[in-house]
Amino acid sequence: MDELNALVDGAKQAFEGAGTPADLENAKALYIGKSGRITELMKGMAALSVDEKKTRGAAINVAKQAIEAALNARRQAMAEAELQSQLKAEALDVSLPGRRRGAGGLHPVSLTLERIEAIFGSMGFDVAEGPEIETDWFNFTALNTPEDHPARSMHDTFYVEGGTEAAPHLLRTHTSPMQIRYAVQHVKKHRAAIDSGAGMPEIRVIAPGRTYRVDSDATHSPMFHQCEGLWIGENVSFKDLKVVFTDFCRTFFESHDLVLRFRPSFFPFTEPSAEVDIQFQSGPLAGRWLEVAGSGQVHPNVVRNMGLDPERYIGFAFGMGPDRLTMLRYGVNDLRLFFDGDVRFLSQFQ
Ligand code: 2NM
Repeated sequence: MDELNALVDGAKQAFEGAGTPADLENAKALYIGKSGRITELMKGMAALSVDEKKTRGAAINVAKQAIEAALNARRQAMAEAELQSQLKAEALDVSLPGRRRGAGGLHPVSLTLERIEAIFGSMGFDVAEGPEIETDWFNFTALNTPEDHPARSMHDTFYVEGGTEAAPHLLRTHTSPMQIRYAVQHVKKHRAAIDSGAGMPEIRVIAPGRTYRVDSDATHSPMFHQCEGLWIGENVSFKDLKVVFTDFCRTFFESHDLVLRFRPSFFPFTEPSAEVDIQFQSGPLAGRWLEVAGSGQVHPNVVRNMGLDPERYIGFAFGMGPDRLTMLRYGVNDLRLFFDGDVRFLSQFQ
């Protein structure tokens, strides 16, 4: 009996010691296989008496069953361990955020341009876009800028190849050349009505877009944005400019008690001319005068260059910087952030 107990204990130890299912099956063969220890013990009973065979056979069977039970227990434990390690290896962290496609969005200055277009659109202004490479006629001469004006120097304006000495090509320094182009087209279209005395529909247009000047520091970028506006009719006055621009600023900044100040100034293309300052009555910028635009009554020479009689047609124009408007609206303190393309900055506007 001790021999059988030792055999069972040996089998249990061998099964425990088996590291893999294959090891376990090999160990099984040693004990209960066709030529295993139990089979050998059965064969060894041949010489025993019938009574002895009964007792011995029963004892061997008990041992065999104990070995089979141990084997099955070990098989189950192995399968369970295998399942657990597989679950661990293939575990999913369902609390991880999903991997979604980056949505992207509009640049803050584009958001401002869309806003400007929507507000002036609601006041009946068309939006005109056109070339960034201009002739000096549209950029300077048509706008009443004298031949010797410093803005025409190479220190201030980027000249590009393609023009002639008499008509050089340059990167537009403002979007007013587009106002001239738009007005000339408009006048051409309504020439007959103008000449017959019936008159033309008013010119109401804004020209947003990229402009270029030789200038680069914390508050100036060689490429920057401008949006100019123009309203020409038979009876358009400085009062209309004040109304339109006040309405625009209050809508743009969502601040109904915003105050405007028109400060006398000079531009070649307007006479009289004024800088437009705004003052918030509340919020972080309250109480300070902030310059936001230039403006004025369109100079008679400019009206003439549009193909109109300045004795009959009159109006106002203004020019503002969408980059600066964006800085004021969102509290951005460095212009260069707009042009660095850093997603950590840009994504804050989505
Ligand atoms: C400004 C200031 C004042 C302006 C003038 C014209 C045009 F085409 F009518 F002559 N467009 N924009 C203008 C007037 C621009 O920017 C500071």
